[in-house]
Amino acid sequence: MYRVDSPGRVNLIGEHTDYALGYVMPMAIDLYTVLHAQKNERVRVYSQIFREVKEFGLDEIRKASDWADYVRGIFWVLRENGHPIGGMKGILGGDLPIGSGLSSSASLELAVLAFLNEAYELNLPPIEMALLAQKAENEFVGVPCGILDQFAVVHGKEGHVIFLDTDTLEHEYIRFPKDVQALVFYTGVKRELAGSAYGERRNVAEETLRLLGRRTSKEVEESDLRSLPSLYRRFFGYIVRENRRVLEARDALRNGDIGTFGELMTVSHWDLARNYEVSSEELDFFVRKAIELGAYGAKLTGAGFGGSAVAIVPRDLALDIAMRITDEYIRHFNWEPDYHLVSPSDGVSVRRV
Ligand code: GAF
Repeated sequence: MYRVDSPGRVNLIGEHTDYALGYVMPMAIDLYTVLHAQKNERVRVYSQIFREVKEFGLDEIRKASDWADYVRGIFWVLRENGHPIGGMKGILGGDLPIGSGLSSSASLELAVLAFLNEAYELNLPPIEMALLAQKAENEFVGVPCGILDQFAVVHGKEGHVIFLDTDTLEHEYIRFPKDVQALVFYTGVKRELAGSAYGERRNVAEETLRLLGRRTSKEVEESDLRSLPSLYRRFFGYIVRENRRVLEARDALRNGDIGTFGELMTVSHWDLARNYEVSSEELDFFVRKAIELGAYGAKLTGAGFGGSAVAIVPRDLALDIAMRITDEYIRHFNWEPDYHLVSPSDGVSVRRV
């Protein structure tokens, strides 16, 4: 039998830039999807979270619009690409919260893919695994995501943040300071990526690039947007500024300048909220409180529209800040949020047990 530990991720800066082939800075986190599995003729998977079994044969893979689509999608994409695989039986569990903006879907996809890669000796290199999982999500599940989540889940490195150019896929690991703690805060508002708001933004980004005759957002300046309709100007203007901030954030972190790094995160949040319109009252509340209480920086993480936010805080203040925000959040929204103190961790791993 094999055990797969597949992490979630938080993106520290570089939000909604990946589908415009810009820059991102995520890290894999120490909250995991855990899969225990072995080879089998058919596919039979039990989810401890959903408390149900799904079963199908390899020739009967059809979308069913439930959690197992992420499993089906991986079998579908491997067969589409001609990889010789059989089935599996397995149990899914772990402590990564589902549907809260920490990439539980990419984490699940890569848990299954990493198992199949090992058990059926496919020898897929890590980048190929990330690209296949993204393809499964785009073409089978139907979510038009970029490469951010799958890349982070595969390429995470303990103690490091990843700087990634989503165009060339070149990346650099940058040390995350030991005296800084990342605090992830789930607002309790579920978020559906398949919802139209995400797709709309992606369409606007692609249409803008087409109108400008450019391939990536890295080649665009704000002044190039002048002649475009105002919504395009506003949305793409955000992407151009965010790319610039990621480069500045990379330089700051290389120099161990966590103050500047944090400020860039917070500026990113308010640009996401005001100009990209993907924040929510709950996310804004968290960011405001975190900064008031002494965080270096805070922002929504992932797509937004609810989901989770992340703050980076001095380690010795982390618990106090987390507990105080929770109290104030409950008082304000009459709704209990969830928080996690997370650390940058390694990407998906498989071992025999
Ligand atoms: C989601 C998507 F899956 C990513 O590809 C990325 O676009 C992110 O939203 C926003 O930065 O997590």
